[in-house]
Amino acid sequence: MKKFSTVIVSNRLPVSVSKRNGELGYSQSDGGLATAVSSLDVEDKIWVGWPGIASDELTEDDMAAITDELLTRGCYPVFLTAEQISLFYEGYSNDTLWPLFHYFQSYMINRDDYWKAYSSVNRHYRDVVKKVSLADARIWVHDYQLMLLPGLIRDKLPEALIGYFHHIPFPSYEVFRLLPERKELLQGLLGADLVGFHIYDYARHFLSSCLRLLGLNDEYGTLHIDGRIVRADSFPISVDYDRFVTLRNSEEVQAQYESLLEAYDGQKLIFSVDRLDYSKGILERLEGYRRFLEDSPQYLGLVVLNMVVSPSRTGVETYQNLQLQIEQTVSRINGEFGTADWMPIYYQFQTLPLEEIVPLYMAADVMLVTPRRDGMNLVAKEYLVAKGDVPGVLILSEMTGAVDELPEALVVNPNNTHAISRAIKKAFAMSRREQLERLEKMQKRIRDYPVTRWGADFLEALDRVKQQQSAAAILELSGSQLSALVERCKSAKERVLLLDYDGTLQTFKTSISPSAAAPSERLHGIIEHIAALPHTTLYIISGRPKDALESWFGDTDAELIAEHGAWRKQQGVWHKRDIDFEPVREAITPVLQDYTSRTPGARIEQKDVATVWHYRNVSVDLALVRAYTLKHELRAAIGNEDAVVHAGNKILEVKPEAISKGAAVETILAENEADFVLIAGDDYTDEDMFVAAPKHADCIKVGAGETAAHYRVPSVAAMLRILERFVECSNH
Ligand code: GDG
Repeated sequence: MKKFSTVIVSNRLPVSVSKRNGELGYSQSDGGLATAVSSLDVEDKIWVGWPGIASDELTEDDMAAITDELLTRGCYPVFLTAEQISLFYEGYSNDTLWPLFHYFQSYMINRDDYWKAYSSVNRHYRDVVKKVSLADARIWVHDYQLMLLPGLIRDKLPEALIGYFHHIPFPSYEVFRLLPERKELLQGLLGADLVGFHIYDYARHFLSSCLRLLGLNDEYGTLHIDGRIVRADSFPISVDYDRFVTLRNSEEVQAQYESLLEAYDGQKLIFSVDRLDYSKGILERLEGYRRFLEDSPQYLGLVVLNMVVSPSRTGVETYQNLQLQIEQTVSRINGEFGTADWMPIYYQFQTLPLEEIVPLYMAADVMLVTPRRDGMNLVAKEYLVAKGDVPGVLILSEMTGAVDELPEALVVNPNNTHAISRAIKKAFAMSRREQLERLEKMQKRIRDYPVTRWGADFLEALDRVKQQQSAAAILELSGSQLSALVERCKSAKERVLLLDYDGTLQTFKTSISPSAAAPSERLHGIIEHIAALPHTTLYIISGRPKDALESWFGDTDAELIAEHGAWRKQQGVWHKRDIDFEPVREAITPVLQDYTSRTPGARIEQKDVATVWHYRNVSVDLALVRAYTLKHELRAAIGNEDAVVHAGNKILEVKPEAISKGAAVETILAENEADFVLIAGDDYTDEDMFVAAPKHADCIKVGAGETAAHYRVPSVAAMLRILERFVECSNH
């Protein structure tokens, strides 16, 4: 099987297969995504997805024939059974994710068999993707049916460059967290290197869920996960501009347009077209129009709403109910306002060919696009392109992604039927000049960023993440660098290791009780072993109080430095630096107590020569606000006393200025003629050590972020693996 360097993956392929009387048939869809993909300037690409027919209907020979035929069309099939389609696609995708992500939480159905099918079908896609992809392929996954796929691919193809694009809204954390499987889905998405959304609000919601559910903090849209960079950003999808211009100018469309003008002569034409979906606000739109007829009786007989609803997901009960409600509402309005020679609504429940939709766009005086929620909405953009230089007014819901790019539309709240009625009236009264001015501004934006640009832009951004990763990887400690480091350690005459504790040797724990952070047997063993090596001094240098360090490592030969250097254990005896912290403690304690009582989850820790305010267990937003204002109040309370406020990992710490890990390192190294110095740490207090380190020292930063260290390792686990290699130094 040939392997490809660029792989597009979506639930559906752009080719649909049918089988009639034993004969296989193929039809090509011409949606925006298909245009975007075909216009990509990439030689060696393949599109993986479901070809639209249940595998139960196919024989082995059929599947082989379909695979061959699709390969000639740049596609590769994922075969799904009718049951999988029902549970994975109609079930979890459209009965669970779709309603929730569009803020229709009461429509969400949670079923174990849906989730099971969703996970197993995502794994099935992964297997097919693996089959057709080179190990370092660029893989672009599309949409909410495949949210687990990036993570699944990452596990099997760690070298792949993976992009994911989310075509529907990503809801705010408050809504997203209602999903039982929210963490698994986020973790799936985080397998990607780039996660794209239509607008930045959706990216923001995604990032805030990552923070609140997984504790991952982003820096302007960049997350660091086990040393890997993941970016979240917005890429507003658009329409195939040239295609709509060509259609508009075609003879067939022009002829239909002329006949529509004739048919609606003397009448205002309002047009709307959507897939059947509760997110599209069709019932509210009808009510808005009814209200218009009531509020503006002068238009009775002089206006028609031409409404096309294209059948969609008709197997799902909610959609069947909606179809019925739409039909009843249309009949009610036609019955209430219609006359023998005029019907206010002309309704079609069918998928019309684009050659019939485009003339309607052109002839429409008003285009009503009023979804209650829509990731982007392409209908609005298609209308604008099709209009050309013919005047018309777009009424657009503020709940669509498209509204960000189309502020010259008449923007309405789709739930406010009075606003819809007023907007129609305003549109009819708008001068021809104003209509054209507004249209041109919006058309220009679509012309400048058509769907072909969108696809190329996304892949360029994906490549840029790779470059960013390579730049960050320069610091990554490579296998050969590690071997050289171990060699230096072995051949050294005198060795000093200075190791921070939390975040370097031990992962951060939610509980701030010291026992939660106690070393594992493995870690204790490593420290014990290295500290006992001849010509070796190992220092654990931490902000922790001396009693904690003593209880964890008091039985080893390690030298201990507690409270950032306020306490030091030398040859078995603890010494305290002669600094009086009590006046500072007295000044800041009332402030801290006040904040702690108003901040659920916060806690004060009193050390001998420092006071720490912990907010790891405080809700994220409250923590941000409190930490910010508390920092200022602490500074004010300290006044002229000799102390500083440091913001660390979910802590604020007040301590004497003279005490720092950097100062401790200088003291130690002045006493010691070591020709091998290793310093490891993870946070800003450890940067003081890196800066104070002599030239010949090897400094290792654990985790992401800017650093003065020479090397970086991604995690505590990686740091421990390195230390295990140092055990080899015992040869000397
Ligand atoms: C999802 C997101 C996002 C509709 N009826 C007929 C017909 N259509 C075509 C339209 C348009 C497309 O279907 C609908 O696209 P939308 O963007 O409006 O909405 P969704 O289908 O919900 O798409 C959406 C989009 O993905 C892309 O990322 O914008 O937010 O929900 O192209 O023209 N086409 C024809 N006959 C019809 O009767 N030929």
